[in-house]
Amino acid sequence: MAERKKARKKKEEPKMLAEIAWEVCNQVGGIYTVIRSKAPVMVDQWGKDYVLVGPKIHPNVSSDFEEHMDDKIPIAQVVREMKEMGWDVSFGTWLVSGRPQTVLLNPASVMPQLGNIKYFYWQDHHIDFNNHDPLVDEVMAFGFMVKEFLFRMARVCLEQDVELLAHFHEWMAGTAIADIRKEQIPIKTVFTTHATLLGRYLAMNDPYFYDHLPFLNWESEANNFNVNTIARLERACAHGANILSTVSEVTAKECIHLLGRSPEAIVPNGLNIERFSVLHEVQNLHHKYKEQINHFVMGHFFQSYTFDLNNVIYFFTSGRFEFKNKGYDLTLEALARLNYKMKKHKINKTVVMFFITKQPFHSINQEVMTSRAVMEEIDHNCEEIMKQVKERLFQDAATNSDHRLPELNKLVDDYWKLRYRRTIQSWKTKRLPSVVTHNLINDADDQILNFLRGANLLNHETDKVKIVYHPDFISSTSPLFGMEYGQFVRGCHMGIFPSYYEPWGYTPVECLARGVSAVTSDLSGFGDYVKTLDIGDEEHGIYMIDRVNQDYHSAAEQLSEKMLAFVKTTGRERIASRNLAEDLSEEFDWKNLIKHYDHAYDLALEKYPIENK
Ligand code: G6P
Ligand code: 1S3
Repeated sequence: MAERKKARKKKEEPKMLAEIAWEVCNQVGGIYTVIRSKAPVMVDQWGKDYVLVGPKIHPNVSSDFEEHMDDKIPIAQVVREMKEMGWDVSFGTWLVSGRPQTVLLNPASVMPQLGNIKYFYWQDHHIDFNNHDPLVDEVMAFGFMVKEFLFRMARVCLEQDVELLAHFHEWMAGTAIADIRKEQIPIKTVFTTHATLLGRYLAMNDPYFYDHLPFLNWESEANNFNVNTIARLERACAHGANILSTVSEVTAKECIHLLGRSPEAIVPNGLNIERFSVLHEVQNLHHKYKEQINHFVMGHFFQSYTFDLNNVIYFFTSGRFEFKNKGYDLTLEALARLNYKMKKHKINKTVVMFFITKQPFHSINQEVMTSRAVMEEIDHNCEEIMKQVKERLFQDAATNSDHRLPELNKLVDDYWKLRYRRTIQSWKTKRLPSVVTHNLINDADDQILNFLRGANLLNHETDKVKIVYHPDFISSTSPLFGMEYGQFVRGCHMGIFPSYYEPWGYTPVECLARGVSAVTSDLSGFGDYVKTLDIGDEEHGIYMIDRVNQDYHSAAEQLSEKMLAFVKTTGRERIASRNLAEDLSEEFDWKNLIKHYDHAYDLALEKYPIENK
């Protein structure tokens, strides 16, 4: 079918697609995942008629980009032309799955002309740049280079009677749109906004954001938050493009009120969902990575007190630190209630909740590090003792004639017995296990810590809910976990993401894809979308918090009840839900969702009359 589609596209209406994003070869947030995970499907469908365009700014860009020097294809020729102007431009392959053709433009090349670039933008589009913002400078320089690249590509396409489509993601990639419109360059443009700048600010600051949304005045709000220039740039992208799109119906409403245009297309975000050929692999991996998390938990908690690791449920949340927007406030409130309920109902389980996010810190907490090191020492002692017992027992078996098991204690040297005892004694403490793993730069004002202090949720022995706040993202090199984020997710039981402001939200989908249940909210784009699916239910691992029709306190109560119900599930039920969660995740495979992109492109090429919403 892909082949047919390709043939249709190529033969009947030859066209070429350039997709432009600030996060091509430059990971900042969710758009990177969109572009990167989509690449295999795009390359499959468009072949050599697809090119990604991004900024050449990431310090490690050369590690996952391979430049082609002598390619004869038109893109390479255009790039050569730009290089001859003295600009730092590269054409090559982004070394990720799908291996998409990629053009990287270094904004530094045109920085000396920035004054002119901004002046003409002001003159042509009435956007001024009164406040100095280094990001805006880089974006404007990049946008100028994008326009120059697309202008040349449009010329080549015109010569070859090929239609050129350009798809821009976010205002940071879209500043060329207004110029393309003004100069009537023959390119069909699609702009996708993955949030609105004002929406994000307002949601963070206004507890009744969604109620107030229809009545807000974008311009006065932009002035309030001192983001007038960017708000205008975003509006110029939205209004200048042939087609405006966004990632969910939730954000579409925001576009109407804050950008002043109703999106013609919704392009939901997908992933590459890979399923194992054997069903139980997802269970094995859960077991393997849970063991690793158990190891961390022993190191972190067991020096103060112990609990039964066979009766532990691991919850986690992760993402950028947007306390209210990402629903951390609601999660904390629900955890405090859960702690109370579990104590009251004498539930014989322990919940360990991980907050994996990013906050400025000085270093890893010394006590946490030391405890971890001592755990390793105990582990080493056990290994040595085991080795000694095994060797001596083996010798004994071969030489002893009465065939009875010798007293094992006697098989261990005094040295190891003492070392073992000393290490454990030095490790045990009466201190409470720290709720935060790092020394935060702003410990006193940290919103998570302040909530925990206020609620006295401080890892007391009697608490049923324990907290580990890890203010750094997890990777295989992180000293405390030593595992990839994806492995960590697999080892947990449930991801908690009851966002207040979330245009889409990849985190719950990433959970499902790994067979892990997830909480979402109907205010997030993903949550709103999943409601429309027949299998988007708790049986398939997705737990919905109603934030549209409930106030904060009712939503916190609902979340704590759902957490409690999950805590009460049996191992057998969780095994079943792991496989069902994977089934649900297939709905979010790009193979199913790419049709929304095709539709946006068909609209841009004026294949259908555009319906006014
Ligand atoms: C998988 C693992 C088992 C585990 C079971 C329940 O099948 O392979 O080791 O006992 O899941 O796991 P849970 O962590 O949810 O209790
Ligand atoms: C945005 O990233 P964010 O976390 O700032 O774009 C993502 C990709 O479309 C989306 O998943 C997320 O909800 C948005 O908020």
